[in-house]
Amino acid sequence: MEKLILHEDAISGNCYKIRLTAALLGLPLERRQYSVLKGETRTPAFLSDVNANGRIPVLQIEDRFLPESNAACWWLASRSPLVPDDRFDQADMLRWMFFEQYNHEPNVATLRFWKAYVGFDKLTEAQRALVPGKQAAGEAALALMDEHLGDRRFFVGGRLSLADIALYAYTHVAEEGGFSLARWPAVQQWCAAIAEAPGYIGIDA
Ligand SMILES: N[C@@H](CCC(=O)N[C@@H](CS)C(=O)NCC(=O)O)C(=O)O
Repeated sequence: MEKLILHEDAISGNCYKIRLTAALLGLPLERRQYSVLKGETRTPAFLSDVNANGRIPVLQIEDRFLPESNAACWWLASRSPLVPDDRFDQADMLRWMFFEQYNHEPNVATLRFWKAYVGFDKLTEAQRALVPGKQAAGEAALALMDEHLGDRRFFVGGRLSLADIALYAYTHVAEEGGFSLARWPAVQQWCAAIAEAPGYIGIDA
């Protein structure tokens, strides 16, 4: 088994996706911490040695570095039951992972970061101007998820997959960003189902 090191900030849901995937698969991960708030992913050393894109998470596999949370989850899980066997379901799983990165994370995760970690009073005028649009777009993403989950336990193929893990990471803490999950009962039930999975760990673990 390759040695796995997660370069991360423990507050980040993107990093949690990788920890959760590894935990569900029983894979040991070494963790290295960087503070996003202190700019520790933008140092010359980080940019040259870990990720030229200046962001965590990065999964280090022996001496190779893999940025992008969903790519790292794929590396961990591609030969596991967290990826469906059926070819359409595999593509559908990717559909939800791309949805997460385009429609969900830039809204739900950003508002959580701004409100719970940066502090609303410290936002720039430009950031404040983006808040209503991000709130509306985050709500639209959560509403779409709720509709999809209305008659399903998990996103794809009737069982837990990387689609669920990718979307769960920031959804279950969305209230920290000002989203009231009580509005989306199917999303709440789905969150509870994920938390029951054998090997599950919370974001604070
Ligand atoms: N699409 C990337 C997003 C990575 C990302 O935005 N990381 C944030 C923390 S969650 C970060 O490193 N921010 C620090 C910075 O941009 O300086 C992924 O899914 O991994």
